[in-house]
Amino acid sequence: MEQLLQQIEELKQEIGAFAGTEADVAEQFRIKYLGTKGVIKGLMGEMKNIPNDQKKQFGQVMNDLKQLAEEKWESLKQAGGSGEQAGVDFDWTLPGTPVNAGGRHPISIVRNQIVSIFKRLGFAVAEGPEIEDDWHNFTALNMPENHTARDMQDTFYILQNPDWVLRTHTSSVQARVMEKQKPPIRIICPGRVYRNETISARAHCFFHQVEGLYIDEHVSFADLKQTLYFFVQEMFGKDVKIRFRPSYFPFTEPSAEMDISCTVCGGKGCSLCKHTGWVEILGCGMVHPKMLDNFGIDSNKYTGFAFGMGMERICQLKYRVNDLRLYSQNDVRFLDQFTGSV
Ligand code: 2U9
Repeated sequence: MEQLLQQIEELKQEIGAFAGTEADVAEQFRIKYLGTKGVIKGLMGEMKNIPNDQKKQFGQVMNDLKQLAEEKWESLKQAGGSGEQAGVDFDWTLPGTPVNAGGRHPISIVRNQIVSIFKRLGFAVAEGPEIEDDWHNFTALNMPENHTARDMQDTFYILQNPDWVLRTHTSSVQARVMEKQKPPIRIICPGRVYRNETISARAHCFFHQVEGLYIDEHVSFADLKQTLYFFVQEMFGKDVKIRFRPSYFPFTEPSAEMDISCTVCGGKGCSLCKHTGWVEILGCGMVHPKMLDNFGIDSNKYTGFAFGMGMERICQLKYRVNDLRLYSQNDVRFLDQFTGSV
């Protein structure tokens, strides 16, 4: 085995240094190393002589060798194709190979729009780590140890350290900002979040959120409504209406969910809005005074509002994407449809 490994190491050096200027250098290389009677096939035949407990290691080394040889073969073919190294005349009048124009991913498009709208209202962008500790993801956010949101079924825990999780919301970023910064605080936090869900058209193990937080003296629910109304009008158009329904979140009190009039039927009723004329787009509320106290912000002096939305949901309403899996499959037939958008 030792001897074989030594031989493979030397072969790797030889392959790395392999060069030639003849037009058929790539083919010569293929026959010598990758052909049916080539060096690598020959070495593979040694597998039967390797002791069972070393077969796996040998197999891995051979795979690496084969991959190296294939990469070298590709590069020799390309060099040969350019004609320069191979000494072949190149026809400069041939039309070039068209390069497909890249485009932004729909989630990036929507994130940039959201960021630009809130920047105009004076919000700064804040970012934080995707691997979070328990304090910033749960405890500081009014989700004590036995809170249902911590369920193993919903949260990815890092095995090496049970204090670490893949963040389940970007609220942990707000928590980190509140820790360091005194009011006024006016931030939005866009980013990827993780939930332990079975992947389907309607659920995914990661998605993207934007959350917002505004803390200052005299911040009211009216400020929250006006801010979100401005956002909706900029994002979906001036005719779109909003409505609020009471809800519950551990970090806000009172809490609400906000609907917009259906972007497909304009409120008349269709399958997207399940014939109600309204579709839910986000959750929001006044920051719970307990949360302000958690971070040493005087809840008698300061108030705040917060909101959170899923970017995939906004995308779905803007571009009628009806399957969450499309966002992460990177199928060019999907992505091509957004080329040209900014
Ligand atoms: C701090 C204080 C307040 C963040 C909020 C929501 C309401 C909300 C969900 C909507 C759909 C997330 O994408 S979603 O699953 N979010 O409804 N989020 S208020 O409030 C905070 C966060 C942090 C320190």
